[in-house]
Amino acid sequence: MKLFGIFAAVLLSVAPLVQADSGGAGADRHYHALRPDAHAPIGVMGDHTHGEGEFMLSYRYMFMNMQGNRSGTSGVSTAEVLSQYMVSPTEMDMEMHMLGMMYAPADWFTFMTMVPIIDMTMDHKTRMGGSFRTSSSGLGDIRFTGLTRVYEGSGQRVHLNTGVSVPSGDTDVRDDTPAGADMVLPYPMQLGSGTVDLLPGITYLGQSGRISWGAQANGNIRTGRNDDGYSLGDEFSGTFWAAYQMSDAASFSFRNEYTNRGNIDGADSRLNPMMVPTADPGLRGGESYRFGFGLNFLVPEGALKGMRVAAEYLVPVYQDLDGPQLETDAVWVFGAQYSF
Ligand SMILES: [Cu+2]
Repeated sequence: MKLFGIFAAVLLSVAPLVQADSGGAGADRHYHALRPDAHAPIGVMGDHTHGEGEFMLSYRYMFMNMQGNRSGTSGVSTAEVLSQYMVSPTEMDMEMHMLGMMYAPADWFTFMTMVPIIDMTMDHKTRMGGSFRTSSSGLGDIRFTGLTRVYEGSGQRVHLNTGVSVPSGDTDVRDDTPAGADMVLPYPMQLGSGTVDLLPGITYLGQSGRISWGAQANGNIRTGRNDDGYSLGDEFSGTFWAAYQMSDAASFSFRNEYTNRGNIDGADSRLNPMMVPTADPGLRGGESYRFGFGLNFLVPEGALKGMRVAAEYLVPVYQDLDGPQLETDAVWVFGAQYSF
């Protein structure tokens, strides 16, 4: 992750330099923004830029279902987890509502902000044979990102994503558990990181005929520790996709996504890692590889020109987790976007 930090710092520092190159290239074979597949599959954030003076409002709904535990690449039964811990998580559902706004003050720069509202539940079994559910909901960490176009030509675009996540999400969420009433919940049930996080990235888009494609690499680098004494692990993800434009209004896509998440540095002293694996800062990391299938729809003309709706389904095909840790079974993303 140190290396990735250096990579991010380089990206941030070259952004204004490379920008000077972006004017004028390939005006005859420009990238067509008004086609359904000009936006990436809806699970990809910060995938596109806008023309000067354009606004976009968006809403995304994400649902993630996690069932059963895994350690490394193999499943671990609830009974096995309970042989080591008093409590085992069995299932977690996460819903996220994401409100987004984009505005481009210039063709080469688009500003983006995303506000997440999160709703989570976690089900558990205890060694004594009981079961219980905890829940948490509220505002997550708000993100501000600048998208700087560094290349446009021959139906291709490249932009740099330079973002920051502010700690607006609560890290002191509490609920009742068998250990007591109103206890601080373990790490995965908290709504924010509690730290200022840097979000560097680079995005590539291409089109030719009815086919389009793209790739994006992203980091999430935590700075310092939060006031509960820890920082979440850094994250890195890389994704690439291809889409086929069926008509002026519809396209479908296939996507691959790799994500790597580190373990937690430090620890929240209010949690007991001997009790339940979700309270162990060393059991949060892992890597996963997902395959996604998506549909994009666009209103190409008329009163609602620029209105988009999209859906994507992602299924993990490989997960290697520092466990026991809940594994992801499926992710759904639905979105609506309107630019004007
Ligand atoms: Cu947009």
